Amino acid sequence: MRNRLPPDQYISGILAGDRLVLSRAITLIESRRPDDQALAQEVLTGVLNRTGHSVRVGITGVPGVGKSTFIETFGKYLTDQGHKLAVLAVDPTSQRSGGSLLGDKTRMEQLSVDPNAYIRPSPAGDSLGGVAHRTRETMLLCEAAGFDVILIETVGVGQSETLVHGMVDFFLLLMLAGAGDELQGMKRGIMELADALAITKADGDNRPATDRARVEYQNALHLFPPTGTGWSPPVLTCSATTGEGITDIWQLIQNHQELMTRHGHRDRRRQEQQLAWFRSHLRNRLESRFFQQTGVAEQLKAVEAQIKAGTLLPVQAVENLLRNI
Ligand SMILES: Nc1nc2c(ncn2[C@@H]2O[C@H](COP(=O)(O)OP(=O)(O)OP(=O)(O)O)[C@@H](O)[C@H]2O)c(=O)[nH]1
Ligand SMILES: [Mg+2]
Repeated sequence: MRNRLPPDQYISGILAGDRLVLSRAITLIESRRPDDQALAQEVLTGVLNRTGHSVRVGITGVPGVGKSTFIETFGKYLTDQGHKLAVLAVDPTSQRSGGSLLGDKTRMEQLSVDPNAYIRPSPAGDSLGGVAHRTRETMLLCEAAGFDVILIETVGVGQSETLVHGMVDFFLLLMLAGAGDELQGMKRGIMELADALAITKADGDNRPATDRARVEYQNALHLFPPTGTGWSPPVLTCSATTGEGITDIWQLIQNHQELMTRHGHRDRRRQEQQLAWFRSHLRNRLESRFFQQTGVAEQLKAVEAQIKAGTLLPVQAVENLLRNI
């Protein structure tokens, strides 16, 4: 028995801020069944004009940098301020672990029972792109349900930072003092995506090291080309244990938001993100449609055998395939 609600019940439930209905709607988004997908699109369309009103913040950093602990402290600070917070994740490793954010609910001890916070682990997906796609749609549902701050966590591996950067207004990179730049994303250009850097664990004996790191990274950032928005990414220090620097980070995000909104940069960034999302989804769908067509698998086999035998050139093979199908 599949207990699905009629679309208008999802829509009214979400708009009323009903967390149970919200969770069930997110389950639709994460489902791969075509009828669930169609229903999910209907629900999304129904709430579309109530989306977009949140501050969307991405958080990344290498494993162990303190993302979960930071989100617990930062999240608590936000809900104490009266915000409604949704915490989502894009985690390409979640297929194996069953969702690190879920396991993390223990590390987010207070936040996970906070009535003004909603934590949803990363969807499992066949591809990182698919996971990101579902997280975007989940973010829209959370906005419609009245969450005014969305935090999207991602682990510092591979392409996931770029994908999360492509769905948020503010991208925060958490860094460890003295852990080596290459390890932390200097090389992979993650620093170039960041709207701010925060050196974590600025407490106890680690204080001098974090202060040094702050100066070093600030100098490094000066070498980057200007962003074209008038914003230059600052470097802060913070401690999720003592709470020091947490207020400053929220203040910074608000300053950024204010500056970006005033000059229309935020809307432009979001428009570009929507277009990029559309284009990548279109490409994905075209590709999977092509490969799902009847006869393609057999033809591919035959063609690949010819290519291996050297009797058919790759470009010609592609042209033939596209013509035949
Ligand atoms: N001293 C100190 N330790 C911290 C702080 N924040 C986190 N830690 C510790 O650092 C370790 C890693 O913290 P996590 O929050 O699990 O780090 P993470 O980035 O979520 O790690 P992954 O989920 O593995 O990617 C834990 O042992 C924390 O207790 C901090 O502000 N100060
Ligand atoms: Mg974590």
